[in-house]
Amino acid sequence: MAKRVLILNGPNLNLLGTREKSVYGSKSFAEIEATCKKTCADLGFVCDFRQSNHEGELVDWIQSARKTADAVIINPAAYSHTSVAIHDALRTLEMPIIEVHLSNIHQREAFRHHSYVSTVATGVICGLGAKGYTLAIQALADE
Ligand code: CA2
Repeated sequence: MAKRVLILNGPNLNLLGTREKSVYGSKSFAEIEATCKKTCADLGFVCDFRQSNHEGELVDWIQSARKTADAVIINPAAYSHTSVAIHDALRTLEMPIIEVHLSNIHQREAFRHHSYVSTVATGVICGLGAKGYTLAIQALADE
């Protein structure tokens, strides 16, 4: 059966490509979605790509993943640095979890250096821009 990959994106990522291009790159959120869907299709994966500005909605989607996904790729955005709820939801999953950040959070403000998601992630990719999503999908091919 085809691997089902749930790709979750946190708050404000829908604004990509409109401002802060020097930090997050010039690709729009729709372009990143299209690239993720194509990369998944090329590998024979089913891709479910979502974005929410709401912590509880992200928690609901992570809970649903227990029955509907085989792997999760997540850019929790600002919730990386604040959300015990997302950490707790992710730690219930028994599947690969890859955390992605467009920017190198360790080169930025101190409050971005810690992620509550990293300790429950199988792997973390940061600082490689939109390519990080592609690399995360490709990493799942070996799982
Ligand atoms: O580097 C990343 O991918 C981040 O997860 C992006 C988050 C930030 O809070 C994390 O520390 C690192 C912010 C996403 C906001 O994206 C915007 C895009 C365009 C304009 C404004 C915000």
